[in-house]
Amino acid sequence: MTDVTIPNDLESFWMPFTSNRQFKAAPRLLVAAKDMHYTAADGHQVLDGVAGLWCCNAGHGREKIVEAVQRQVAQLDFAPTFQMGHPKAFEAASRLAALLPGDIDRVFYTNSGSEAVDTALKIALAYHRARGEGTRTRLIGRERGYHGVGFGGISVGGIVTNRKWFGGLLTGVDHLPHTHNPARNAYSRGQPAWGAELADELERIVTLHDASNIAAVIVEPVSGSTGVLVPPKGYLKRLREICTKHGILLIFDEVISGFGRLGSSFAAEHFDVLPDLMTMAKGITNGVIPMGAVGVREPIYQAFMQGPENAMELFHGYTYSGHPIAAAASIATLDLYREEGLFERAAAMAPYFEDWAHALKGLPHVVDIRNIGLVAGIELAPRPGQPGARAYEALVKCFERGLLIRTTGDIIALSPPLIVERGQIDEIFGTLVKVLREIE
Ligand code: PXG
Repeated sequence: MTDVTIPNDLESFWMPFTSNRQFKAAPRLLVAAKDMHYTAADGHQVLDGVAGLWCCNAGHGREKIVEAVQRQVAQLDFAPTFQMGHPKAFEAASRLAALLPGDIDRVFYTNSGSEAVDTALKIALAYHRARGEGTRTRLIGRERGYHGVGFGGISVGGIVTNRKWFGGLLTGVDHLPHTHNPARNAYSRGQPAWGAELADELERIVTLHDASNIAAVIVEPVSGSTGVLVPPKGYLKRLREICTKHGILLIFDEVISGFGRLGSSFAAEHFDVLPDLMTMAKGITNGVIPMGAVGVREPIYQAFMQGPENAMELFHGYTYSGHPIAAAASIATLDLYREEGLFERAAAMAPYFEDWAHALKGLPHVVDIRNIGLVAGIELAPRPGQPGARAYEALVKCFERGLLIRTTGDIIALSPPLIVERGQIDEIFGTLVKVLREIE
């Protein structure tokens, strides 16, 4: 048994994205983790079906990363990166740049996906201004997009609850329609066949505002948190073409789709579509230490490098941008991904995962199943008048039976660490089958 003290006061911690009172009445505490498993406070093992929160792509407690972090904290705990520097941040950035597709060769570090999104939006605005196109200020997101919780991110995001609770948000934002169409695409394996034409909505928005007023389009290549929405065939290519035609920057939010989740380094590589900016977080350090990043194409970076050499090119940054411990964790993580061939492993395991996911068709309450790489979304019909209750009950029952899943509304999301074995995939779906048969 792991040596941890369970706190007897759960009240002070205001938990994020959690029903605090419901949780605290029946807490689910995790006290240790190794490889594919968590240990719960009562000692029972919990198979990790979601890589923590879509972030521990190499599994838990990996020695290489743990040791890198331990060494770094002992050697250099913190160093500023404003007008100063330290070796690990530079090394981490050049290692990441080597992995990033095309000429995305520059890296701006943040501490989370939300900060990466706000940073990317700011770079987009500043880029146009630097080139004398300061009227390009409008930002375009998409319905059902999730781009974190900063004001920029919730403004371009397409989640109604954000609009309801936080009011005004950024002005000058438009939204593309989401691509989810169960009538045409239910139970698609991988990319749905229908929907490329939804990208043409961007032309409509350009016609409304004129391209000279539009800075950027931001989308998740695969939407994760709003329920695993896989892009229709040809959709992202079409978006790219329209953005290029009108001089609009295309931002891919790869916070979830990056670092092997789809069986490729990034979704950009998977779908063979090169964005101008790319946001990352989560798998960048295997979830071990908070870190986010924005990958930037070379010509965009160069547009900032035209003024006098003593000018600060981008008026932006965080105290912890390129934090030494996060940088050390990221270097070790990228090493581990490569040494163990984890992206290729995810690609090799994806068909087995897909077959299992779609085997759930016909089970009680299941109305759609979607998948790509090592991600699956299983959508349940909501209980009348109680949206989310059915999937939440599934989450609780799975946890009791030793499986961690994620739910969003009545959609169950699965995204196991890329080290998952076939037998563990059997266990994930086997447990889910039992639970779906049990719940009302
Ligand atoms: N962009 C995308 C695409 C994300 O999925 C963020 C930005 C924000 O990242 P930070 O690091 O600020 O949280 C995310 C985060 C879930 C879930 O269960 C997903 C996220 C976070 C928490 C839960 O779907 N994604």
